[in-house]
Amino acid sequence: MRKLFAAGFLVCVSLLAARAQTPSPKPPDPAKEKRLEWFREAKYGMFIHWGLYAIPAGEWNGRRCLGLGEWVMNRCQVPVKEYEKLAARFDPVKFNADEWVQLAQDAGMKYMVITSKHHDGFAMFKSAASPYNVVDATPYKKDILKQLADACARHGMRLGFYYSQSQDWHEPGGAGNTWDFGPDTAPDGKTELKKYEDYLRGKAEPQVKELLTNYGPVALIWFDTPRMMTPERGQRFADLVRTLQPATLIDGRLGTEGDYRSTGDNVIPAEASAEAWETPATINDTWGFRRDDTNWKSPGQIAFKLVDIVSKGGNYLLNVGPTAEGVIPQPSAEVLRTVGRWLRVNGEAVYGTGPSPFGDEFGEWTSRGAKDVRGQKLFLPHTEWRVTTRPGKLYFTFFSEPRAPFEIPVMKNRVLRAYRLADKAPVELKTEGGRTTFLLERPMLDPMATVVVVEFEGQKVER
Ligand code: JFZ
Repeated sequence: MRKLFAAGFLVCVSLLAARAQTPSPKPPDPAKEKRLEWFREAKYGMFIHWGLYAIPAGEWNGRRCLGLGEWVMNRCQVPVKEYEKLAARFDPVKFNADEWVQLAQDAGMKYMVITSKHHDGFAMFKSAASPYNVVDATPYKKDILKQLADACARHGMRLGFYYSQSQDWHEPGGAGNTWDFGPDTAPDGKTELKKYEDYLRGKAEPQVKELLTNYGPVALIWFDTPRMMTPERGQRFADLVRTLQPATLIDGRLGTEGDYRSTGDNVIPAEASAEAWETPATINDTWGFRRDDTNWKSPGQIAFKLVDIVSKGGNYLLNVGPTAEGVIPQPSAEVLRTVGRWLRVNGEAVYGTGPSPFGDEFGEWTSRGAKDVRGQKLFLPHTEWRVTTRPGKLYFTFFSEPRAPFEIPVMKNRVLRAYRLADKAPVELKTEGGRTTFLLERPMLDPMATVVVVEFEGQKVER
């Protein structure tokens, strides 16, 4: 008995201790919430990975370099002196910034983010900080970012820049190029072996400054892979951004706190969350163009991921990888346009909506303790439907036909009426014993995804 009591006491104490350790939620930062307003509304953006790596397109000297297209220099350990020669061949004569922005708009995307400099160190913009840039080192000679920024301004599209602040395989001081310049750190993993500070102060920081000075309003800076980014170094970048353009968002991969959380690549969390977040994702299996990657996701898959993410409170940043000529591969453009046509009819269920007030529809954690490859508890997603919200409204998006009458999850609010979003056709409701159901006409109006709007009394769902 005594023993039991003692054990119980210990559990209580440790629970209390654990509670004391969890950081109390930060007080809301009004300036940050203000910056995030457009982002929370936008939901869907176009990511563009474009650079010299589009020329080899996943191969080097006839040898396939496995992995991501933009990692070809690393994967095939191409020496700087060799890789650099690509610049002399970069001449994207088919690049048309207006067409790209038009595609993003047709796709229903509300912001664009382009690689201004990826890990290979090559700048897609005129830079005084390094001659290794599209204007000074290529026969093309024109500033890609400038053209895109001007086109975005003409079309009213927000534009952000990806910038690899830490990895720069072109510079002896940058992180990541072990084949030319040796390891970044000693075996202790801490002692730095490169002149990393010189690189940061001589190239990365000046270039970020250029990005925030020469291209008009920058919607966001998408930093990435924060190797060796101490909080102090991260803060220097954050200060640059805040000083030069206080409204510019900082993503979640700077190495110090940003404005929103970036998930792992292609990772969609299992549950909803109220903080701002974004899933960066590929439309095939690479970011930068690879000739051999034609594993395009279907419009239905993209539409599901979009609504899934939005119903969990996040944004979907979906990537395209243009060719060396400056063309967004036709199959990916077609997929985007198809989803865009769906959004033109059903966008009310997506843009500016709030996350699901329920959550059981996302799926379930295995009860049997099965683990995934990462050793994490296995989540079995359900994919039949998702729901988003506005005051007084629920948007149920069905991706497959419910086999039985669909039961609206229990809520205290009185349900008033329901209709299909696409054609406003009324949907008959049946309420019995406090449960409201409806039948979705078969076959579904839109086999890809059909939205039913349910109006209820009050502003917010009470459960
Ligand atoms: C990085 C880059 O290395 C890659 O080339 C691409 O630009 C991508 C968007 O970002 O890759 C990452 C970075 C972070 C994670 C995974 C891949 N992550 O946190 O899981």
